[in-house]
Amino acid sequence: MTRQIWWKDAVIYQIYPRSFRDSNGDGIGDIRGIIEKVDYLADLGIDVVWLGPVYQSPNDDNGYDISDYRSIHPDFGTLADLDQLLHLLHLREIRLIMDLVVNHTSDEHDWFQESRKSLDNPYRDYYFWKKGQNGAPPNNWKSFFGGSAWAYEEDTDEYYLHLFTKKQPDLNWENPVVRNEVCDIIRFWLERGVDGFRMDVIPLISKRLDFKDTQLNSFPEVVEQVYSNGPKVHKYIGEIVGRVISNYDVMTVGEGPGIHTEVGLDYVGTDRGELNMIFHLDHMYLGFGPKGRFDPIPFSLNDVFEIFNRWDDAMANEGWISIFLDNHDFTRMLSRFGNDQNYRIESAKLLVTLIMTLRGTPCIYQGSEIGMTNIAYERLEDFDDVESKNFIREALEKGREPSEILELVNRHGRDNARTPMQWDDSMHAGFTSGHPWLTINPNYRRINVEESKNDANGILHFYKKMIAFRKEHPVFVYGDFTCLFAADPIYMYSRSDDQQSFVVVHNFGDHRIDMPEIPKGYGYHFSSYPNDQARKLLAPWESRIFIKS
Ligand code: TEU
Ligand code: CA
Repeated sequence: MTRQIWWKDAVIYQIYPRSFRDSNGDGIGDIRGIIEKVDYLADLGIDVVWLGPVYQSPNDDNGYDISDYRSIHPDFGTLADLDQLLHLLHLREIRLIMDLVVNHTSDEHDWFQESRKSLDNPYRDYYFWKKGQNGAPPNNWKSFFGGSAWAYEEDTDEYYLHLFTKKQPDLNWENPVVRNEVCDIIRFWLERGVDGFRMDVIPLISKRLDFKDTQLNSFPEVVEQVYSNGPKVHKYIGEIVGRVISNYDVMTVGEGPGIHTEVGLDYVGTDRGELNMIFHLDHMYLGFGPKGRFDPIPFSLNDVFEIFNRWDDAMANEGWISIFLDNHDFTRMLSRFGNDQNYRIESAKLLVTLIMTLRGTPCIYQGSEIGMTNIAYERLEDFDDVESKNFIREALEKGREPSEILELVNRHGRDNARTPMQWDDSMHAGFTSGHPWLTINPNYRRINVEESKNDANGILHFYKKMIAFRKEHPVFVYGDFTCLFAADPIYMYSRSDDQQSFVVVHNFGDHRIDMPEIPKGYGYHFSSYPNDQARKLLAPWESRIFIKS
């Protein structure tokens, strides 16, 4: 008998609130816009909504710079709106998890405003302040978003640490008062009925306090070996879970930059008393060169398959991960892992079949269910994301060609995933009656919910079908995973328990290809292509599933 664990059975749907649906015509998505779409979410069949940050924020990093953890930014609405959304989702047996961003606050948070005032201010140790070295920052650490990870404050002649923008000062978790504050924030939202948290950059909360210069010159390595997995990270996660979270039937998913397979179980092992699951980023950092996303290096499909296999092996039956292929920080999965030109529908169907049949809690990013794609801006001024704007400024200062910069940011920038949801082919894609905060992908006229809803062979119906398929067969949640073949363009694996066994085979390529040998005793069960059992070849971007008779 399979064990019912709701956060393993669930399918998560990530909403980027600025871009989901605008209800009041100011061009910015809001909570009342999400309320308008709760039936759409229920009809999709998802079980958990991950709501991106809606807290008070100056929006230096689009809400990941929080200035008040207990109030809602007026652009998004009010606490009453959030309570109503929570209620309406719960009526439809959908849970809501919030984004917990406590590695850093906004520099406009009261705590930082106090902390920066003087060396002996009671809030001074809420953050990391250090003397410079001969007019230079305390060490050579770099921000995720370019430049030094230290900002100088003349008033107190010290630098403060910010691993992201300088408007996102890092909280000092060594300080027990900070940990108490975080526990209070968590308790506030759980008491409100929220069903858990996605924990932003949680592996970064424990700093290596010697603050030594790093000799590493690959940014992904710096993230893994210098910023993440610090000496007390498990003490701190264990503390907030033990003191607060463990008293509620809620779920936790840690965003895990720098978490690699050797340390994965330390965060999500069933006996650890820490997180339920993580979003590891190994397949998302593929292609990041020494200087990060805008310093791209080639990667292969075999690298992707190897990462999926290695993580499943690392988790085995002891831990758990979420399976996702995009979010608001990376380019659209259809453009990164599929073929958004000649096989957009077929490859969208393959990717969701992959997400629904691997071992882990699936997480769908808004718009994937209709096959939304990357966008190509025409001007450097069109980009919104602070990570992109910082890169553009630095690259121009270094004299790089604007056309080359435009190509890099279009291909690798986070704005690709942040263009407004495409609801229909009316003005502004039915996202807003006003002027959208970010340019809408011009392909909205042919790629939108309405269009896909009316296409029985479309992507939206296929997403619903695959979500239902996973729920119908618990073996895809609790069953064993065995890779049977992984060589570009074929990825084939089995999912088995004591009652059922399936073999799943994907053709990640633009060409028909011989079917790999299917183990004896398995018969055709399903194809992402219109049913054609007789076909011996795998069609381009076809997923096919076999069942043990
Ligand atoms: O993301 C952290 C993170 O790892 C990504 O930003 C990514 O690694 C980075 O863009 C490297 O290119 C979280 C949030 O999801 C992101 O939106 C925030 O900007 C960031 O933390 C700071 O809160
Ligand atoms: Ca609005």
